[in-house]
Amino acid sequence: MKIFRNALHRRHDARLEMYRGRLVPCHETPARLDHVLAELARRPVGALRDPVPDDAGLDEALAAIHAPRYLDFLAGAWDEWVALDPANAGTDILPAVWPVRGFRADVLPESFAARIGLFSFDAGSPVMAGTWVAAREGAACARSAALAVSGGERAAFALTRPPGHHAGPDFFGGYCFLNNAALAAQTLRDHGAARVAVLDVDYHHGNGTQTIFYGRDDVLTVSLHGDPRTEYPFFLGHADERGEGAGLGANLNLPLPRGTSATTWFAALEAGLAAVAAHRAEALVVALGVDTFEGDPISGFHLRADDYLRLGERLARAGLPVVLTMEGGYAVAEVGVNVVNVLEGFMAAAG
Ligand code: Q9C
Ligand code: ZN
Repeated sequence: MKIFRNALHRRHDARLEMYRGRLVPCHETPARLDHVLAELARRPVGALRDPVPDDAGLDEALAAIHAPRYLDFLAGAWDEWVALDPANAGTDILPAVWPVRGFRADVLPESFAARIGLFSFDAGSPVMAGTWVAAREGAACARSAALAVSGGERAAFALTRPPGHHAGPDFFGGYCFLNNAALAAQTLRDHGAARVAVLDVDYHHGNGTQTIFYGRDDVLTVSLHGDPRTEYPFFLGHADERGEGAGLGANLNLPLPRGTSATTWFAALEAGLAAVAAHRAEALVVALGVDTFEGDPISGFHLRADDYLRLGERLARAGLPVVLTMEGGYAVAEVGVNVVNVLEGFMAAAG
């Protein structure tokens, strides 16, 4: 398996997120990825490589899934923030006002506070000095992984953070800024795959990916996740969201109650993979969150470390070329073992 690692991930290392009415230390930390690297040093399932350098191709791919005014804002947000007041350099950026139903999203406000609200959906995803550089290098990893698979590789992994699956066409949230899984899917489409599927196994609904492809029939989006009636991101991820227009039938949500066991979870995985097969997908993107782990501090499923080996094996038996992108997982010390278990299980079953 080719592994494209984001060597710049530490540049995104924010301090505090809003959680239950308080600012608490960020759950999404650099240590998460460092644990994966440490586990890969013990169990090398593939050589680590850097992505193809940041280039015009990356800009083009990003522009296919994100709005130009969103990308422009995110690229310049930190400099704008510091220009407002030099003292801001010591504080991460968090939004505090959002345009809900009935408000205008078409008029781009001048106010920075208004624009960061326009382009986000929660107060849990701080933007700091290195956010853009880290997220962009992560996008380069996702693109490189997709290019490798388009070129004939059976599987490639984008080992990156911050994660991506909550980021939509023009919004960040859920610790995500650029949608790596969507970028991989788009890249696979642009390089020969007629139909692609994204299978999102993170604990949280992949709202960003769903929204990006909701009106399209060339990219099937499937997500297994905690039921949004009780679980983040709350406002999307219900079973009756099936796609719209040309995309009707090309979105499948499999919400599961908090407390779901591995047995039930793997049964839902079968339903998800059946949809991937029915779509006649030529390539698969797996948004790989391991926050389904029983020890995850912010999630509610009960998968154990061994279950991730089984997940990897099952993904390999789907028989498709696969790009995996690293998403959530906040039992920080266990993230390495759980992620590498998926990769090892995949390689063992892929033969
Ligand atoms: N009460 C990813 O796993 N905060 N994002 C949760 C729960 C946001 C998770 C608060 C969780 C985002 C990529
Ligand atoms: Zn998650």
